[in-house]
Amino acid sequence: MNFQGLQKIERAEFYIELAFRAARKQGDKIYMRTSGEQFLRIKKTEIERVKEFAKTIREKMDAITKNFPSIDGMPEFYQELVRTTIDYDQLKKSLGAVKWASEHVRIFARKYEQKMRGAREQGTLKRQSTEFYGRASSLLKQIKSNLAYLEESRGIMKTYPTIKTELFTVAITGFPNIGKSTLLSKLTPAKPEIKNYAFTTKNLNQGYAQYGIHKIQFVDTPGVLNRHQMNAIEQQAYLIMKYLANLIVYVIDLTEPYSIKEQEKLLKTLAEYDKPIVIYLSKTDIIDAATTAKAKKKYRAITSVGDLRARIEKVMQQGR
Ligand SMILES: Nc1nc2c(ncn2[C@@H]2O[C@H](COP(=O)(O)OP(=O)(O)OP(=O)(O)O)[C@@H](O)[C@H]2O)c(=O)[nH]1
Ligand SMILES: [Mg+2]
Repeated sequence: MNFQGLQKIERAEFYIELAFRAARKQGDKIYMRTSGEQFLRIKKTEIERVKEFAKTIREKMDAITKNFPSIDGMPEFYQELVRTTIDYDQLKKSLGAVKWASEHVRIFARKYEQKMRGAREQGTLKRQSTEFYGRASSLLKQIKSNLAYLEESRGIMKTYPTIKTELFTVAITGFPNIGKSTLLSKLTPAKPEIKNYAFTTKNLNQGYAQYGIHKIQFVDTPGVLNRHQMNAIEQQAYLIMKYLANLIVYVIDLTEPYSIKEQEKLLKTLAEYDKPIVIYLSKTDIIDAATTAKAKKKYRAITSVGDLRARIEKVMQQGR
């Protein structure tokens, strides 16, 4: 899913002003086009103004409710991401309020149109239309905070990663600075940032590779630590592993930027996802052969990218 294209939601005053402008323009047009008795010309013009005002507001409000992604229809990964980053009830309430405003603008416009048709003099017409604009504007002002919350939610949703939820997905995980992004760059054409310090990766890196007829999605997660308090990006990494990963590649770094004990402890926590796990030993080019051989046996680990590719392909075939 892609949240980048969500339309900005403006403040209530913006829509009111827009509607006034459209109404004025429409009124002028109608007045010019209508002939006959002056009072009837003015009546027609004022009625069309009111209608145009309502139409403009309704179009804008309906576009908001229609374009806002339906949470219930989203893949689980995104649903939970929404629930952890946005107040879901408030979001629903806000969308409901926008719908309510649109509907009531329609009702008011009908009501005032009828009233205005019965008007016998210009003063009455003027009073009626002013009353309509006042009531319709006040409806929009009532949903001010709802519009603001929708705009705030849109801002949060724009930061969501664009993940292809239908592809076979491999999550690459492990402690910071152990070579996860380097591995991604070897498995796919992706060019993630690679640096000699921890927490280089601050967003999810994605890469894609074709395995026979299948496209595989790789997600390189920021280094995770053994801790319960997760920040936003760790939360995303957690949801990727929970909902999207078909396979987890756990990277162990024998040069120990983090102790082997810590790395083993984190590995154990991955059992909760109940996904196939493959262990990959990074940086074996700078580790002595005996240590590598011992670790390879202990973890039944993989040490070459070629072997890792073959294993991924095997897991994918089994999963089908
Ligand atoms: N010699 C050697 N160095 C490696 C290997 N893989 C990674 N490195 C180095 O280790 C450092 C960290 O690599 P990254 O790929 O950025 O590590 P990361 O796990 O993505 O780090 P974070 O994003 O901070 O969690 C860089 O200096 C890499 O060049 C490897 O197989 N051999
Ligand atoms: Mg990285």
